[in-house]
Amino acid sequence: MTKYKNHSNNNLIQKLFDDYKKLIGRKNIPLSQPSGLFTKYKHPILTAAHAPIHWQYDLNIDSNPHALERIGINATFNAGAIKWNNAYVLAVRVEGKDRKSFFAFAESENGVDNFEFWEEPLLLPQTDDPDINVYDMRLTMHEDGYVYGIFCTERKDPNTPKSDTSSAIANAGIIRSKDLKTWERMPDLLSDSNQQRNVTLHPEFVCGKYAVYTRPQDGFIETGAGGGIGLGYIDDMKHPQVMNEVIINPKEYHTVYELKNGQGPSPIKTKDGWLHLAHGVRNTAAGLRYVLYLFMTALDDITKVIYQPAGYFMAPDDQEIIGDVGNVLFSNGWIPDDNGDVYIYYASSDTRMHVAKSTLDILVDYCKNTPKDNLSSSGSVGNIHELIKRNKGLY
Ligand code: M1P
Repeated sequence: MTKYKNHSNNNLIQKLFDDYKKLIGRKNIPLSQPSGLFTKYKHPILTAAHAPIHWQYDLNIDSNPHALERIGINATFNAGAIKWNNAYVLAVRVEGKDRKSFFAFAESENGVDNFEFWEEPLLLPQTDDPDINVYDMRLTMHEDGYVYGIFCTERKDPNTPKSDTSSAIANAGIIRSKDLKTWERMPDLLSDSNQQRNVTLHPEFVCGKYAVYTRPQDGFIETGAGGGIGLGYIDDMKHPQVMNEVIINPKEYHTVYELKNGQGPSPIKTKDGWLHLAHGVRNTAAGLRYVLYLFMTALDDITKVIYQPAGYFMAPDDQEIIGDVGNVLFSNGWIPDDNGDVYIYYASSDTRMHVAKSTLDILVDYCKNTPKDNLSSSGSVGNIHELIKRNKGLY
């Protein structure tokens, strides 16, 4: 940890550093799950308390004799993920108490605990139309040799009356790098949609073009007619314009993605198809509920969904249900390791980051062998009857 001047004789500041060190050094504890699909961990891997002390406090005893916080951090969530120089690296959405989100990298040697933020948050290069708020970066190692960071950039909607101080336009901002330190900003995505969120790059070229998963939407919150995970193509990342956008995974009545959905991180290539992690949203009397689900697309046609288990893969449990925006699980980062392990980085209730571990074998088995949604109660009972017959040896 970097040493800072003039704080050594301030006990209050020293205590902050001591508590921080204890938090960063804490070991995580795996929690077994009856489903067998993944292992969650007891402790969140990143919280607001993980933000470095020197981002928040003036450490000079002369100018801050009471050791007061000067800049507050509210939450750390929705992180992109990549394995880089043998470390598990996250591009975290950090939200200040001023409500602005920004990106900061954090890393861990083992992927499940001891995550620590890099020295400084990322000073994002700007376009001619500066971002007002940025969030939810997907990191993708593309076969063109660059790591791309695609994130949501939000600006006030200029077409609303002056009295409307909330309406915004969301679009995809794009940066790329070869070392995760120096980033080049591309123009924002051009598409036919008023709004775009949850845009993610496919890691390989498709017929010589970049392929992007999109989520066209009519309004800032409501996806409207354009709901679903889309797929389109870009010729040149220096002029990123989506062409031939089609919906490959639509929202659907009476499912966990009835209201809207969105691609999570880039899909992982397996011998059985591309494995996708997405979030699905439905409405309840208590508000929106965000859960994670999986599906797979064909290797020879990435517009074609070949497996999609019914329902959710992971939902908020216990403390995960509570936070700034309750009942939300959201993931935009996962890391497949060479030994077949998969680290799923997910956030709960727009407040904190967690990890769950699984394996490619298990995730693909889950996709291929979990019955699909038959879109009715009797269809679901039919799935249970099938399983009972199988268990009685009738098949
Ligand atoms: O608050 C829940 C999530 O809401 C948005 O996701 P979506 O566009 O699918 O509704 C995003 O703002 C996301 O950051 C947030 O976690």
